Amino acid sequence: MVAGLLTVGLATLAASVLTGVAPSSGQPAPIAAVGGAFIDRTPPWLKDVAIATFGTNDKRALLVGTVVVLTLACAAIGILTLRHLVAGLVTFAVIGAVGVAAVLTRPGAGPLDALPTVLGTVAGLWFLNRCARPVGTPGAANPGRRWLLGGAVGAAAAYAGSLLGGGSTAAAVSRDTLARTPLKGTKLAIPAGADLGVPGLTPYIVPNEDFYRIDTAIVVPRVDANDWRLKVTGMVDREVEIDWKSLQSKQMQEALVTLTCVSNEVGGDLVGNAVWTGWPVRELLAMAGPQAGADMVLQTSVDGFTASTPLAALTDDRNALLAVRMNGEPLPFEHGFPVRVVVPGLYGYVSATKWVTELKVTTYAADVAYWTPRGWSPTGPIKTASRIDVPKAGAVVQAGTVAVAGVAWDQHTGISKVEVQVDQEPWAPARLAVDASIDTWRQWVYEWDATPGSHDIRVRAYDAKGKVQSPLEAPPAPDGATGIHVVTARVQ
Ligand SMILES: Nc1nc2c(c(=O)[nH]1)N[C@H]1C(S)=C(S)[C@@H](COP(=O)(O)O)O[C@H]1N2
Ligand SMILES: [Mo]
Repeated sequence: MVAGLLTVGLATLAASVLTGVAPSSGQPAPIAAVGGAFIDRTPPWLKDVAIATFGTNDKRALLVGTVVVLTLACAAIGILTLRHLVAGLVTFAVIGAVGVAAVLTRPGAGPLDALPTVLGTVAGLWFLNRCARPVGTPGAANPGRRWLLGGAVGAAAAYAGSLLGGGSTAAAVSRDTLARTPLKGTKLAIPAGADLGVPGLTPYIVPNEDFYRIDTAIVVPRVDANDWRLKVTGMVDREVEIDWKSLQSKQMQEALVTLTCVSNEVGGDLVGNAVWTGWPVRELLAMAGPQAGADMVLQTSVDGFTASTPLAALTDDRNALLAVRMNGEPLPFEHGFPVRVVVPGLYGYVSATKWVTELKVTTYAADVAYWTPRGWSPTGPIKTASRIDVPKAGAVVQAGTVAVAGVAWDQHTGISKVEVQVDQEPWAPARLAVDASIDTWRQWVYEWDATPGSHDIRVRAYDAKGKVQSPLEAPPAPDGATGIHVVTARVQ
């Protein structure tokens, strides 16, 4: 009896989970869709709590939570079905319907996207009806065969799901093809001395696999480059559309740009630097001809995310890019393959749209982006900031000369000076790495004559105009955290 119950719960769960994780063509599977629908309806305060608690694991936490809730629901349905077959079946059908609704209300979803969930629900219903009957009653499977049946249902559902998700393989193929396609344009040389090579200091260029990732996508969209299109719409003289082939034939530029998340806390790691290869957005916008009066571009992603970028930041000489490569590789799927926007000087949420599909030339008065009604500023210029990487907080170091080192950034303005303070001593200048670009962070190092005891080390940066970063403690919302990063180290 107990075994039978468990079997029903587990097998039903297997069926829905397998359907859930089967790759889908850029459209989310049911569990992810329920999670995604939840995220978009979450009040800002709860989202902040989730990010503060789980950090960049917030999505994994949500998925795990959804699976746990589903498991409990399945077990309950198992019990219910054993007592009352019809009530159990109806409850399961209702859960399936919620899944279908969640999938269908995701941005860009079509009726076909609901098919895996419908199939999974029907399979689950059939399985429940067949196996949850008490042993010995007509129509019940024998206990040994229940596991087999469960496995078969799960596998069939997963297979159906993966057939429908054929697009994801095509996306991988198109990404491999880009890796072998030479692009036109000049290569960038990174000046020697941009990286100080201090042990424990974040490298000047962050490798793709270590680059922070922030987005609202529960399942990473896998777009086939051959299907990708970017439209320019709205207040333009003529709408234009560009596809992958024509973008690839353009004269590309390489640029060093540091991305920063507005949610980054003082001392946080939601910031990274990379070489981006792409075509200036300015040139695409020029083809469309923005009309007088427009002051914003509403960028849209394949997953429905939107960002409001000042039109001027996309048309001025800062070379905002339609980036196709990151550190010489095609963009990783997590970082926006096939095309994302990279704009020096603005936080990611108002500029760095991944999987970008539309640029609508408009006004701040007429349109709002994803994060605006959720309590974040519609424009997001980056604030001057600095961070200590070594010593790590709580580290124990040997007395003598200790390299205190970190990064400082103020994209598209540049960093002119960094100072370090130990306890209440006067602020002392740190040595700066070679300035490779005003659009990136700058490493710094301070040779500290460390004496035994516990010490507080502070850092502050000055922008290129000589203005010191704000020492006032402010949280990330609504437009970026400020304050001084402090690290306490023990010297022995
Ligand atoms: N499609 C899409 N693009 C997006 C986001 C998103 O949620 N969806 N998040 C933005 C935010 S808040 C940041 S900080 C950057 C992070 O880019 P990365 O994940 O490549 O580091 O992407 C931006 N682009
Ligand atoms: Mo962000």
